[in-house]
Amino acid sequence: MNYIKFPNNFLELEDNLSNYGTSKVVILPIPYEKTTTYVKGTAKGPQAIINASRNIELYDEELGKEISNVGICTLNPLIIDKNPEEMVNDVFENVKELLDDNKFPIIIGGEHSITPGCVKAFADSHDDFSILQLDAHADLREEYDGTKFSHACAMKRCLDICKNIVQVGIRSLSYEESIFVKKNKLKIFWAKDIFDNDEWEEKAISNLSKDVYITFDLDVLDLSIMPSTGTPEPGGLRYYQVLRFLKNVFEKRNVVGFDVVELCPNVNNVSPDFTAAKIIYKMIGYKFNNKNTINEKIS
Ligand SMILES: [Mn+2]
Repeated sequence: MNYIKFPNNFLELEDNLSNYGTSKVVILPIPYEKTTTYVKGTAKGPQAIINASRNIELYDEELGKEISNVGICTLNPLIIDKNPEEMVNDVFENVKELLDDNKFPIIIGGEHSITPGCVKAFADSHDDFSILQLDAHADLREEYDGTKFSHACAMKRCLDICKNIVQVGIRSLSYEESIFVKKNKLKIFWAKDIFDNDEWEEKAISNLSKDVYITFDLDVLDLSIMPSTGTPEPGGLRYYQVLRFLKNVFEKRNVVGFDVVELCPNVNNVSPDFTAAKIIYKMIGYKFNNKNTINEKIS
């Protein structure tokens, strides 16, 4: 397996902590961008996240350890120059390979249309799993711009594969999508209902099955801290609010992998790139915090 070596990989890890063979976590960058509708640039998202990650501390002050010791391999970017429908299959095959190798896959986009391919791979090896979507947008359109595989249809395609989806932070959808949501009794935790309390957290988690795949569209965050997305929406979630919820999910469910999509980097403001990189590292920490595989460093 070809992977990015020190010092150009995620977190700038030496080879003993980032080779494919011994790393538990494998990051697959997919800079795919074919169906974005407003601001272009999410193809540069994975590289911006990796660049930012090389400047963040390996020591996690909340968890009290260097989570990177679990081993985090960064694969070479998966470049797919195909229409979205064919792309989904390439994504599926590549993620499937990581699951067959017993890795914990993290997919970095790129646009949200890559998610159905990831979900397909997890469906192949997990009988009963659910999807947790953090997103400003419902992404439940049946078709958009002439394709059923547009970023705007991402979760509709996921629903074709997995019926149990919990949507958090949603604050933008079409009339048709709203009818679909009501008709199918989809489990949505609207941004307007959750922004100022935490009572929703347990309810959201109780709707998830034992195994969970998380798809994290960065536009779920408020645009004051995450302005670098293709279709920003005001009224999003805050940093610690999201972290607290994620920690809760990782503690109560078996998260089997996740994607982080839609970063559209702006060279004049790199802080959102750091936010994205830090959230990814936090999620790795929440996943592997309690495993004996991480040796605490004693100085
Ligand atoms: Mn979105």
